Amino acid sequence: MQTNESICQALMKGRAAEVKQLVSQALAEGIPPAEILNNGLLQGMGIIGGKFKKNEVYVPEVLIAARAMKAGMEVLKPRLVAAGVQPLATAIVGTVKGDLHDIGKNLVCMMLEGAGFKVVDIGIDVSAEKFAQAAKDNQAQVVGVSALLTTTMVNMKPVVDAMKASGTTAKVMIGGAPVTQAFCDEIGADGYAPDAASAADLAKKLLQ
Ligand code: B1M
Repeated sequence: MQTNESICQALMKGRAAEVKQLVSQALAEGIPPAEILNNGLLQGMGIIGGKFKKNEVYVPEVLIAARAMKAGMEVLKPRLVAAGVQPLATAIVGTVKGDLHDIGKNLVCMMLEGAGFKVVDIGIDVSAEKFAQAAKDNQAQVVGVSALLTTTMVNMKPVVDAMKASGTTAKVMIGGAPVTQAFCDEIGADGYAPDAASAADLAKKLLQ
């Protein structure tokens, strides 16, 4: 229990090496891998996400916390697989066609991973067909689409349409600086999130 709290604290401070060592220690103490994930790593990432939403921490703090989470996961992942612990769901994330911005999209990926999702990052400048194909291939439950330009956000509706045409049941969530809830309603996407931490909350909500 104490070790999970230490993992959570070290992760929030972005101390990757310490997180790695503490995860090994927790496993040696016999704490079940799922508990280390939920009460240590995900707990810390969740707190960072909440602070990010309230502007109490900024992009660099989220990035170093995510790096620490990754370090801990390197140790934990094989044990989670061996214990049969499944991810919450699968999310496909990409930046829309014509758009090369990926910093916000990468943050969304990190927050989703921090919330327990398996994330398939399909990159930048992604066509609607590729989004739909990736959702199908990975049996995704959520598809996240990012756009940073007013000239590329119009390429989000083709993604929504391609998803409907492909017959997959994955929910489409959208975000990025020029995107709004009104735009989301207009193009028929399932949800809009203003920031990466809210995207993780929304993805969980869309699963219900
Ligand atoms: Co670009 N760019 N850029 N750029 N760029 C902007 C976006 C711009 C606002 C700058 C400006 O003019 N003030 C402007 C857009 C104007 C508009 O359309 N309204 C602009 C422009 C015009 C351009 C070019 C056209 C410039 C040119 O070549 N003439 C060109 C376009 C290239 C292309 O994409 N085809 C271009 C190029 C570039 C670089 C390549 C140089 C570089 C991108 C590098 C990279 O991403 N690897 C770049 C950058 C860095 C920016 C700024 C400076 C920063 C963007 C960023 O990363 N912000 C930006 C100006 C600015 O924002 N101050 C600008 C930090 C990031 C964390 O925020 O991505 O908004 P953001 O993500 C947020 C939320 O939006 C949300 O969560 C994140 C935070 O939690 N979010 C989601 C994002 N995706 C989400 C998805 C979700 C949910 C939430 O669900 C799926």
